[in-house]
Amino acid sequence: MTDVIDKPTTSPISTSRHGDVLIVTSNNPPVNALGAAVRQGLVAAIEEADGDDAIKAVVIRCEGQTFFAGADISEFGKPMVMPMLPQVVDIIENCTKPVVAAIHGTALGGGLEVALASHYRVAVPDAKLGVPEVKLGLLPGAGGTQRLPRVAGVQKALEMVTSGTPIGAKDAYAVGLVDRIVEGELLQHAVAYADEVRDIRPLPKSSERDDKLAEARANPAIFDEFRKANGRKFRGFEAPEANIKAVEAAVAKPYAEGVIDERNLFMGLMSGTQARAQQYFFFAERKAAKIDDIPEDTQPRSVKKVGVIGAGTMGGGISMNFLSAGIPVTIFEMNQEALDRGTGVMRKNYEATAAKGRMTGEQVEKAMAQLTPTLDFDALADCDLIIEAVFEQMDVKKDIFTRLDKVMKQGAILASNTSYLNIDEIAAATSRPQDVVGLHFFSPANVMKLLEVVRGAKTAPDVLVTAMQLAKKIKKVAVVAGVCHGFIGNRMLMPRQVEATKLLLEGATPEQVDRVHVEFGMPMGPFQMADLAGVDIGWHRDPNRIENIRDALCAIDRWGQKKGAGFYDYDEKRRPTPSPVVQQIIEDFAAKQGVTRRQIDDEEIVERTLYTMVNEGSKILEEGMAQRASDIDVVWVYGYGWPVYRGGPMFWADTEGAAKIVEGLKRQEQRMGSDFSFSRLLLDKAEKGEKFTR
Ligand code: 3H9
Repeated sequence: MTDVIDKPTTSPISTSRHGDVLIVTSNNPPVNALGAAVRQGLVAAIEEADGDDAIKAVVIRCEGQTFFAGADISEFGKPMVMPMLPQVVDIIENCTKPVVAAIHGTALGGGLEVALASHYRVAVPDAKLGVPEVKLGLLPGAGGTQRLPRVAGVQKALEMVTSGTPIGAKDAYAVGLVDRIVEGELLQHAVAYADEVRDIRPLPKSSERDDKLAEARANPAIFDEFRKANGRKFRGFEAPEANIKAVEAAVAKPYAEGVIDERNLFMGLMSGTQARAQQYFFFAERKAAKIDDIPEDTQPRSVKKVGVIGAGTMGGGISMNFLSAGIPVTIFEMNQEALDRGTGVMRKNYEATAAKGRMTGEQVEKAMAQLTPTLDFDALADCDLIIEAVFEQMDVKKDIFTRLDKVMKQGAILASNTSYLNIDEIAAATSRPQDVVGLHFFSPANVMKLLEVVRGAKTAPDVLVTAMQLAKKIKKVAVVAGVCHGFIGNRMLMPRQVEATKLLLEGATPEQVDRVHVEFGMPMGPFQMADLAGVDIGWHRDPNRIENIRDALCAIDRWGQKKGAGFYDYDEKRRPTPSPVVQQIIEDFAAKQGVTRRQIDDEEIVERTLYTMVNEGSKILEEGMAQRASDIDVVWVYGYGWPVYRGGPMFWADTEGAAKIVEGLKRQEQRMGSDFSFSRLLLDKAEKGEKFTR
């Protein structure tokens, strides 16, 4: 389609004419965020349309990968530049000529609000539409909470604003959010659509509709039902409730009043800590992908085929990630039975996903067809990346790497899925330490988003770059860690575990410690986690050797949920209740060790289990084992369920203040004894009043 560019412009918004349709184009890479210049350009374009009788209709479209992906998040917290987005969308809706939004890529947040203010919306079939503000601790603050229920219905709007999950064009069409799905050249279709609707008056304005509000007006109980149904999911978060309230206002009040409620709720969220934490985390996640000392133009190695050693829970889960991404996997086991069991579990997992409607039967078969099970070690030779996922024992791993060194083609990446062990020692078992890297997946590996990429002393830059890019391809969030015991995540778990166990001896109960963690926002506390993962993990398996509470539990078969008993008793539905047996074991141990039991307050639990984690995180930073504080936060949010509304342990430390943390730790120093030592960096931050994160 040929257009005449009317005037050259430095604005990200340009206009051109196609007949009497004004085409408004945004070109603001990478995602056409609605920054100040875009907003100004849009207003100018609408003024141009209004002021020119020759223009009969308007099409708003974007260049590049996507339609507007929302407000420019990097502008948040800075002085506002006019016009603000709510004004811009009103100006669009009040344009005297019909406005058609032409949507491709992702119309998100403010982007969808621009589309909602347009009189018509056309989209390509693979477009996605959503309001992810809730994930940033916000709500759609440019009329979105008021227009969306009017256009898509109240129930759909509630789901969209509180989940933040975008819907596909087909679903959007079904609920009336998109007027037409167009195949082929989007702009051409959008202009044709504009031609069709150019004379229709009055112009359909989302803000003036209320047909789709009628049902909820007749039955306002739907809001409380929605709250009840989602209570667990929203626990601890402020934004979902504010989103619901805003939609409630859309139903209960006229539009003009609803937008005022929306504004107030938006400003309330914006000034809170949760929104700050969640916006910080948005950028933290993206920053994690960058390795500071490796040039950006470093070329990755090509990975077309992956080998996995070990078809256990980890090996199987790891393989599924690659299969799902269309990358063939050769999986090796020592005997046929283990191989069959492993591949059987993978198939079962895929089928369970299909049963939930998240995969088709055809996709299951396609994924499984890419899998080559083998008992022949040499069959791994032509893989571009090999991931060893056998149990955590250094001599076993070294032996495997020595064999890999002999078999694997030159240039192949040799990775170990270790969660604690020294990658340099493993690499030293080969003649090519530059090709060795740690890839620490979290269990269940096909579900958990985190991947710790462990950088050995000799790991080559292109190996690291490959690992980071591959992680994105298999939909993981990768964080680079240095070689130290437990890397970032598990290393920080250790002081928490040590102190939590000591607290039991000193007088706390598993229920109390867990409650403090759950109230803090963690999905579960340390003892609930132990019961879920298995109390017997790492147990020496000698029932006569009882050195600590865990040994005592394991010796009497209390291995956790799988045995119906661990730190808690479990009923047949796996509901926990406190165990008098465990309480007795704890008290016996305390007596044996001469520990005087006392009343423990919740604050002490926070200081000894959470402040100690911050201290460990700080040590990780000062030793250079993490590139930046925000990487530590990404590990904890994605690997262990740290509540994202607290940003992560290091962001949380900043909201508490390093001085307060040091003070708390000093209060507990004596009780923690030789298990604890201060991080120099933490003391330094406290003294200077500095933060870990920016
Ligand atoms: C909002 O709209 C509020 C309004 O309701 C009310 C206002 C009054 N702003 O993710 P990627 C950057 S709130 C600024 O790697 P992908 C990102 O940091 C907003 N920057 O790409 C990265 O930079 P870098 C609601 C943004 O292809 C680069 O773009 N909207 C924004 O994997 C590429 O990003 C959202 O929450 C932004 N809005 O995914 C949508 N978005 O290269 C947020 C991205 O320097 N965005 N950047 O690291 C997304 O979900 C994804 O970026 C998207 C593309 C799906 C669009």
